[in-house]
Amino acid sequence: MRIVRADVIVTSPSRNFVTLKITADDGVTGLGDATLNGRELAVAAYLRDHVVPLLVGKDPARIEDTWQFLYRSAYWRRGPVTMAAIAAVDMALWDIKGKVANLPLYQLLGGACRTGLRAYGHASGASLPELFDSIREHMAAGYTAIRVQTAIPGLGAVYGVAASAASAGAGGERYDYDPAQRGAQPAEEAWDTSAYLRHVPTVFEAVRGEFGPELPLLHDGHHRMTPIQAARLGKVLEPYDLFWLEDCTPAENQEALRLVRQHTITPLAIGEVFNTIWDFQTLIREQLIDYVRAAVTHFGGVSPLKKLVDYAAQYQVRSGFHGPTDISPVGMAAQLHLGLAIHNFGIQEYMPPSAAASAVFRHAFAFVGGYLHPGDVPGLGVELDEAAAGQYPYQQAYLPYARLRDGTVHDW
Ligand code: EZ4
Ligand code: CO
Repeated sequence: MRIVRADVIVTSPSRNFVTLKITADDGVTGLGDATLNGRELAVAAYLRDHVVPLLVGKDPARIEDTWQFLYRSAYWRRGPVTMAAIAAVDMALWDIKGKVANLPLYQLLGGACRTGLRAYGHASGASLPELFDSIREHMAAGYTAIRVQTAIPGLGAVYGVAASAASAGAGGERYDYDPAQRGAQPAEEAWDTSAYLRHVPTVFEAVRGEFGPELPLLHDGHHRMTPIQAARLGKVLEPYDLFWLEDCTPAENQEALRLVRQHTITPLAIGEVFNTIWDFQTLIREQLIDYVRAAVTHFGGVSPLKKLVDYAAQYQVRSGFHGPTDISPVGMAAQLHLGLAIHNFGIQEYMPPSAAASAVFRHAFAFVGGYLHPGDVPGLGVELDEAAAGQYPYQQAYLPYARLRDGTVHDW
């Protein structure tokens, strides 16, 4: 078999997605997700200008060799653009291999280790009654674990809190559907870590008071705290028994988590912005975290993510793959196959794709009764409707950014 062409498709059903479609000489095609929220066209250009010409003529069966070739021959390693591009190639080749074998990807990865993947959903509210309603809606939809994000008194729109009319993006989507907003400039948000640290524990106390001790609750700190602030939050939240505290520090400095870990038994999850296993090396080896948040799309694909979770397994660290709407249904399908096949699956973040995105990316995976399953269609189980994709041209969009009260740019 030979690769005869590879096409980069940029489409924007509700939000931007970058997809690589590889076609082999016998007509079999494979899809890969290369979406990098707010920097989509950089990955599209990396693929089109530098990777597609290298793929044509290659044997699509040689997945690991192709990965190593793309990673090492570039000389300039790692980084989100490079690793999203390599991820798309890796996913597309696994898709082809599954179709050729007539097996869903999870069968090629060792077969199912469970019947379904427990998913958590995103509840949020500007006020406690709104938050409670949002949690109830998620429970009614079947979720058995729920992430809780909340507005902060004195601050306007903040990460993870559902739209009020005022914070809805120009495209009309809810802010919590995708924080990236269409337009020529990123939205600016105000941030105050002290106000956040004072408020969040009161919210978890109220949620536990309303919903009792059993419901697994998660929270995303979105990289905004210093190590000592994160240590304090983890410690103060201990009575509310979180499933995890996510991205408590920016974590480019892996050693920061040592300090956090010394102070709290709140489980820690990190790594949605990490690109390679090296970003997790200290965190896993020193058992400073409990869950890896890498996404197949930003981590170089299924092949390296499998190596990461196998390494993590030796330290009882489990998966919690990143699953916001900026992971396309192609990327989500790929990580669901992997999650089904690994022993150390932890939980899967899930935000359902919009109706428009599901029409462009017709996917076999399904969310039923709180559990996700990738389906049994050969390969990834996602088809791209290119005519539908063509109806949604790329629209410039940026993630917001944050400033402190004195105007200093802060981690968003
Ligand atoms: O803000 O993917 O846990 N989920 C997250 C996401 C990220 C977005 C950025 O593109 O932190 O919502
Ligand atoms: Co996050």
